[in-house]
Amino acid sequence: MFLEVTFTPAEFAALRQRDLSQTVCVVFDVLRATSSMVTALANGAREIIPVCEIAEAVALREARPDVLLAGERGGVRILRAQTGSVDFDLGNSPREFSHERVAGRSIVMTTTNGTRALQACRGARRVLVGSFLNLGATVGWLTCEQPENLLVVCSGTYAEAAYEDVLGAGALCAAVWPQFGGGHVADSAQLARETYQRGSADLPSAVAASKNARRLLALPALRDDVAHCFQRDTSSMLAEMTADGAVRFVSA
Ligand code: 3SL
Repeated sequence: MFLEVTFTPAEFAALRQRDLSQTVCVVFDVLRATSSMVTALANGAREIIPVCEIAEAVALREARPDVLLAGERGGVRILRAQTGSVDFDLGNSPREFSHERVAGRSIVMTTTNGTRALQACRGARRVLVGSFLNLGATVGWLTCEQPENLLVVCSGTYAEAAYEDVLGAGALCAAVWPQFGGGHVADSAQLARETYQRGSADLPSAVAASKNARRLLALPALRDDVAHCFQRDTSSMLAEMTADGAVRFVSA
């Protein structure tokens, strides 16, 4: 049994090489990709198909004109200038993924880090989409399932670690800690758990210290994303990237 956390995108390449067939991965991109995915599914989206590159998203739209295109580069919606052909329908603000926009729809999404983190875990036994919005459901499933190996993947920002992802990973580690009793934990998990425990007394202040939150809070159109992403357990559903590569709600 082993509990481990990765902090930076530099670790994605190693994850792709690693045998994860006996490992459950939980991917966090709290601000904002995994929070947007969970919000979209909670608002009735059929599925999210995470891809790494803009060109892959555009090719999927050409093959399936019914899909919505979502995602960002530099935090803002992808436009024709970047695709050469189409404007994306949605950016990466979770508040854009309303019932009116997404109910019943398949959404192809590409973001700078979050969708890459999910793709890096493709070989894992199960790949769960982590967020504060459905943390309780994720913890509940892990508590029932008792996976031998649990790897919590922080998506980070560009090439760096992201404090809010470490808070999410730490909240998860704190909740499942007793399962990995007897010291079957990596120092990375201990670090994440301690970071969360320090910040949890006043999570909004801890969050506001993160570089990403400061960036979003400075933008009037996006500042409410921060509070949105730190809501706790607005959904009771488990979000999983299933074998066909799509993220869906599955029964826990
Ligand atoms: O990198 C990502 O996946 C994004 O979540 C970053 S941003 O919040 O849209 O800037």
